[in-house]
Amino acid sequence: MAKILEDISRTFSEYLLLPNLTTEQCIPTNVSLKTPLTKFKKGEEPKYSLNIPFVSAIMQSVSGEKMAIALAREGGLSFIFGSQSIESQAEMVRNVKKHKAGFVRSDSNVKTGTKLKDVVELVKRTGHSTVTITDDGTARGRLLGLVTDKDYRISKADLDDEINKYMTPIEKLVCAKKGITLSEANDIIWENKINCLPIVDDEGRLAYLVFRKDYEERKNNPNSLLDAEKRYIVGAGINTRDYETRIPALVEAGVDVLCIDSSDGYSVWQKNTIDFVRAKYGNDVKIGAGNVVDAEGFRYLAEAGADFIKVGVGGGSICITREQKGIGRGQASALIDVVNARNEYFKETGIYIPVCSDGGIVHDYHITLALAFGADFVMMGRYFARFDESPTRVVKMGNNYVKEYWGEGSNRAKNWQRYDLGEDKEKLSFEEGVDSYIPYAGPLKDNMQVTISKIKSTMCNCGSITIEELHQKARLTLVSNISIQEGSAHDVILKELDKKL
Ligand code: MZP
Repeated sequence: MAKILEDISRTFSEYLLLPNLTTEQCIPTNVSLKTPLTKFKKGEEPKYSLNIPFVSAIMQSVSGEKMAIALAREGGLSFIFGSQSIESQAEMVRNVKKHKAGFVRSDSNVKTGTKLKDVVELVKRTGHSTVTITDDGTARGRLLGLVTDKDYRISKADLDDEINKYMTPIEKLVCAKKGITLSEANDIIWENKINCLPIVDDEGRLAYLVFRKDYEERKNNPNSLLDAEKRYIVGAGINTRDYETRIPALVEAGVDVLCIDSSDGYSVWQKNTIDFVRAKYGNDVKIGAGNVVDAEGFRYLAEAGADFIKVGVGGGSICITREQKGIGRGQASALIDVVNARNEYFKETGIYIPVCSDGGIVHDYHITLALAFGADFVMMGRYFARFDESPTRVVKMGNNYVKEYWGEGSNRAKNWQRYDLGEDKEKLSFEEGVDSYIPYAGPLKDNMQVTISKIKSTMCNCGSITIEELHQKARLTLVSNISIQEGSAHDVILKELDKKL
């Protein structure tokens, strides 16, 4: 007879943290969010740690090279999506490793003759006030001029004017040649009292922009996740089908950490993939596996040699696996079970395997709950897809801006390998994910700062200044429906609502 678990499958919103004694040391500036990414032996240091417990989801609509750079700059990590050709994924990894901090690819470019109103719209959408004018309107076109929001007064200008009327033409621009160092670029910026220095190649094609403010920021960004050569650390998603060719290409491109991307990680194909890595690279190449939802799945992947293990089936915001197939587990229950198994495994073997909670983070406080339950870091899709740095378009809907966000199990992504059960098929026979919109939220940095402050503040309430301490000290309670209502504003007339009435 089938085994029926006694416990109900529960999720984050059903729990709350209880405060612990907050001592003098428990202030946000003392909180460290550093956390292990790959497994390590008791008393040793992991090969890779994160400076903040965030990784971005292995998804087309989330983790491209721009996201990887922005997130590593803040101390987290992206796994570049694997549902693309081996060549293009390896190219993205190479670009992240090649990226020179401080040299940015311009994301606001127009063709000569573009109307001022279209430039104003572009500036509003990207939040970036510097726009380049190139012969083909792309970031790699021949540079013809530069315009910033200080070059036109919207209230006085005719919005139907061509942008050429306002731009500083190339003849009058201070530019530098590709190949100069960041500190040389910075010297030119100071000597010429400019805010932005375009870097061009020998044919006059735009390569990068260097901004005065970025240089200052880089100096003040000690949290960035860097390798020994000061390049950003980057991950990549792989599947259990083409790993014999994909992994060597990614390793050759300089990837730091791999992660098998699958909706169901409790499978022999994951073990085969890890075996391949160990046979070819020993322990030099780090590889995470998943997703699992219970102690059995964890133990299987731990014994197969995974460097970290991801938890979560069916909880993703774009996921319809539970509806389509009736399989999965509430994210809190899954995490509790897996973390217990991880702790047992650590006691038994002295090997600590970091656990990643993947999917289902709706509110910032869910991240703190995931960490309190014992996760070492979280993987998020929807959270990151909202930002400028995700690879998708910003779309205007009514008076609001939204971004597109689609699941890897949707027909749009066609990531059949993620749902692969070993049969020879090249497409999805049914969808496990949806194609959707989410509210556009602006730059990653600004949003993440708020999230991080909330996490640090809650950790202080829980008397913890490290994630390890939170794992040990956190106390959580189940909540009733009525007490959930009590937790938001109630029995008052909100002023914002009052205005609308
Ligand atoms: P979320 O942060 O949007 O709630 O969830 C992101 C996670 O959902 C991903 O990291 C991945 O594990 C999972 N995912 C991605 N695509 C699908 C799908 O199409 C999915 N069903 O479930």
